[in-house]
Amino acid sequence: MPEQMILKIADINHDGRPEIIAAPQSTEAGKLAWYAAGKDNGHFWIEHTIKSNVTRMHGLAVGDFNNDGHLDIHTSIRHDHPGKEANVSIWLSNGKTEPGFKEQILATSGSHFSKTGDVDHDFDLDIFGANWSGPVNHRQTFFCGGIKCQCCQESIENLKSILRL
Ligand SMILES: [Ca+2]
Ligand SMILES: [Ca+2]
Ligand SMILES: [Ca+2]
Repeated sequence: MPEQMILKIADINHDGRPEIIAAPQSTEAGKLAWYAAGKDNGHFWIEHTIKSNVTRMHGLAVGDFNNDGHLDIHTSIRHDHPGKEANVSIWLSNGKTEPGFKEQILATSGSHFSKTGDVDHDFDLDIFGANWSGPVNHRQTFFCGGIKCQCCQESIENLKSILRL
């Protein structure tokens, strides 16, 4: 794995013990993966690869984005990824004891350190962020969460009004 990683900790397999979710943050390639602790001190962490050969995942979050009771993963790739994908995605959990995650791409515009929260108070998680340069750097990207994970883009002014800033 590259030196610059972004990490989150959550119990994504519902066994009462926390896992580590990791993604490469810089231009070095690595894996989006989750790591389960061994059963005791004599066992190492067990790696579960979600996707190999990814870079620039500046946004990483864990939450139940489709409200099915299983934790999902959000990733966003920096927009400065020449000629390659800059996906803003939710990886939906299949809810199994050893969960797998299927990517649902919400946008390809990229995002820099996107964040999550229920910003419109409708009891589902939303995602918002912005790029730091390029053609969409002045526009926040705001995605409505929910069962279908439908997305919409709103201007920074609308987002401010929603957040009452
Ligand atoms: Ca666990
Ligand atoms: Ca879920
Ligand atoms: Ca919401």
